[in-house]
Amino acid sequence: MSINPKVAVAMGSDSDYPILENCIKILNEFGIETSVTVCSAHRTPDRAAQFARDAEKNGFQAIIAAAGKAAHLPGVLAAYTVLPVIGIPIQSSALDGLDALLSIVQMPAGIPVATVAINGSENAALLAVQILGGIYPDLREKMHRYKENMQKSVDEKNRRLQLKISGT
Ligand code: RP5
Repeated sequence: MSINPKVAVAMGSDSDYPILENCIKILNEFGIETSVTVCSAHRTPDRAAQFARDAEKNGFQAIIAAAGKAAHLPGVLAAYTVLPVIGIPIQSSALDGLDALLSIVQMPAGIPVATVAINGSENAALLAVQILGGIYPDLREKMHRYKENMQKSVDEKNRRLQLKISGT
């Protein structure tokens, strides 16, 4: 069992990776160890199942899973683990990601998948930080700082906008 915060990031195809780069960057900035894997619910179903079965004993505390089109990966991983699974619908088809969103969010009762916005990989990382914050107080502290900095940044933008509007 790992004593360090550790999140597994899985994606249905390497073509999803560009959307996930920001997610992985944020996890690393918060000091969370990550492993990044391509495994598909359809193209590599056995490996996807094994990945999810092993995740707990491999020391992960959460899984982030991204997929596009008929995006079954997050739900399939959730079926094989008791770790929280956060699903990211990827905008990768003629249906612009709505297909992936509905595939991920409409889970049957008993197998939850926390679903973020289409291509919402940044929020997936932040949600993982907040979930792990229940275990690691330092992550909770870092999340407080993150929100304070975000507020300061918005306050500054508002200050500049007011100056622009008033012409001063
Ligand atoms: C999904 O199909 C993947 O998650 C990806 O978003 C989409 C397209 O995959 P590729 O054909 O680019 O490998 O399973």
